[in-house]
Amino acid sequence: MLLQLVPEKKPWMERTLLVAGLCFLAVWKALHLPRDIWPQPMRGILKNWTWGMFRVVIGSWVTAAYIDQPCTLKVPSPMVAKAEVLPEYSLSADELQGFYDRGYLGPYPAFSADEVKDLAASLLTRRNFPNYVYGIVTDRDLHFEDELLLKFLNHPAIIERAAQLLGPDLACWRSQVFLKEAGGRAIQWHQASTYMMEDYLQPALQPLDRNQLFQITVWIALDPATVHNGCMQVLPGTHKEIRKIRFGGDDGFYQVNFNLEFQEDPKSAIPLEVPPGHFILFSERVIHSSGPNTSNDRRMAVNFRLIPPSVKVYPDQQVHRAMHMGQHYPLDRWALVLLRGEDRYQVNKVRRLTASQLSPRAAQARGPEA
Ligand SMILES: O=C(O)CCC(=O)C(=O)O
Ligand SMILES: [Fe+2]
Repeated sequence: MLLQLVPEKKPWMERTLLVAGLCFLAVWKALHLPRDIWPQPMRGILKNWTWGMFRVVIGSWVTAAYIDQPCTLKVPSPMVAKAEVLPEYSLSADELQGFYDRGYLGPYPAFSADEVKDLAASLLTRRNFPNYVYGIVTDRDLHFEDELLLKFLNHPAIIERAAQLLGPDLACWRSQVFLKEAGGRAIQWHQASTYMMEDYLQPALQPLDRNQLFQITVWIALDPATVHNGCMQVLPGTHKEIRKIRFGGDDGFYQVNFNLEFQEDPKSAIPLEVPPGHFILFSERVIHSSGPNTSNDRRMAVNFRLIPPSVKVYPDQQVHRAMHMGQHYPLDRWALVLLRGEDRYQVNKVRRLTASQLSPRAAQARGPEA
């Protein structure tokens, strides 16, 4: 490919050529010259890079970049729930404010030990076979083929809480199994927002306004998650700004090496110990990581990412590239899965749940017609 923007430190000559090319593209963008004469990678840069992104990559001679499209989180005023929900899942004023102050909420209980055991067993089998949607072996998006996982995703303990933060209409665009075997590696400090980082040319998400809260990650523990087996940890309050990464170094995120730059003391991180069957809600903009598994037991979790259907997913993409995983995901079988409310925007291919895919509690809440 003409332009490989995997965040790694390249030889000086290659970086100099990239700087020259990026300066040329920056001038092109400033002059509002047509984008369509360029091949796709350059078009992606012209369309999706902000001036700040150009400044950091060029100014560092291609040794640093924003980890994602820059944005600054707007705090709603007044701080009120965005949806009416079942009273048992209602978030208090302190919880709503706490989410915006710290960037996460929970853990909350949702599933029994047996339910969690069944799901873990099912996912452990499925993850060994090529994924129905993408045709490759991946831990991503097993909800398309695992009905048990789909049932987990629409549990009202999760969805009703998320609705108060994101609004009454909610959909899942992505899920992921995180299996950290005994002795497994740490996951590096990182942040995300529109998932531009996955190929640095096109964001996976295009919200109406990047500065609003447009996404929440739900992280469900399938084993007890503790500091010993590498539970998640967050730097509270860091979800307000997207930070920069420096390329290279020893720490890595899957197959790429970088360090996230932040002034906060990593010792101030809050470990998120989560019992099995409990979940946390967090903004993936909060700086987070997870430690190595120093125990003799597996640490398994599954997460999924919730958005309102107004967010365009994989805009103008037929194949999504995740450079940090070295994987390509064909999108013809992908669809947004609507978990609550309506799709009032119709900017995505949407799949609705059938009655058999509803969690028992969601079916109960919907009443006999479900
Ligand atoms: O489960 C982990 O160790 C990391 C999870 C994570 O980074 C995420 O859910 O965004
Ligand atoms: Fe993450």
